[in-house]
Amino acid sequence: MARPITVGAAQFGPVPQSQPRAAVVARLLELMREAHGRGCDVVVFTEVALTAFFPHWYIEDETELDSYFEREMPSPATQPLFDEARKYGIGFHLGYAELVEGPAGKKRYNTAILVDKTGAIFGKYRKIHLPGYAAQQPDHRYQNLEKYYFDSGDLGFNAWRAFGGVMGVCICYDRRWPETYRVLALKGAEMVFLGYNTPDQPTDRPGVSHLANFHNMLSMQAGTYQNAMWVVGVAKAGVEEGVSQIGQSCIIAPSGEVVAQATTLKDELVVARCDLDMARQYRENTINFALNRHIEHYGLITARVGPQAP
Ligand code: CDV
Repeated sequence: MARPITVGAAQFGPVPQSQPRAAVVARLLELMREAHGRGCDVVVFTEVALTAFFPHWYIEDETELDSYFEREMPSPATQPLFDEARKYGIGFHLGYAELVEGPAGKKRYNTAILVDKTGAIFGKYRKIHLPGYAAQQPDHRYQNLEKYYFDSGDLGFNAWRAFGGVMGVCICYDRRWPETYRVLALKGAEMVFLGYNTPDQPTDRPGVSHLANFHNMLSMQAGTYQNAMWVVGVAKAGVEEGVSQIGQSCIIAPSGEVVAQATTLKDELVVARCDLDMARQYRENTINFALNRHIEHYGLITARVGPQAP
């Protein structure tokens, strides 16, 4: 392998509402230690990893809502993750709900950070595509209130030089939008980390439950191949507070091939040794942007549909 990186996709089982941060962090540390033992350069935790996925229910009380958010990172509760990362010389990706208080009031983001092998944060991303709705849906079995609880991310899509390559981040619903991968690829990302909380029975589209796993893999595999990049997708899986979520945490190559995948709906570490040069090889050949994307001929988006044919 020309440019190897060993990655651990740390799938997380359900986090009960009652589980304190310290207990959640202890579970994450367990996965980090296993990742270190299996030779990982970086361990990838999921979206909103520190708590139950609270957008699944309606919270009226602001103090209760705030309790799901982090005001600082690291905090006393999360500091052990940074300490262990430094001790073991392993990087990590962590998703969490972020609360920022400024002159204009509170801003809430669905955030992920990248931490290097010395335990220093070097990258931050705030989720741009927010799924669901902005008001409570009383007739739904569970809620999907990300548009209500979060502001759309204001940091853009970015790529950082790290772990011997160029790393990008997106979060959950972002993975269903082709422009996510394309912008990250155009910025040079060779490997993208993404966490997800994906119910297997969407409340707003009854009758499509059988497609949840298919659409998960379809969007990530298409993203990898069409943009010549690795994707490390990491689930919060299993039944959490009555909501059943898919697993399928996986590592996908720029060829679109799944090189490793979880087999449970619990805490489970999936490891693969990946060659970052594979992204470069695809970008120099079939998926060569500079050679083949004639954007000057794409036509400006001035009208959605052309005139009626005679
Ligand atoms: N957390 C998410 O962004 N979940 C969405 C669901 C709600 C569609 C997803 O894309 O998996």
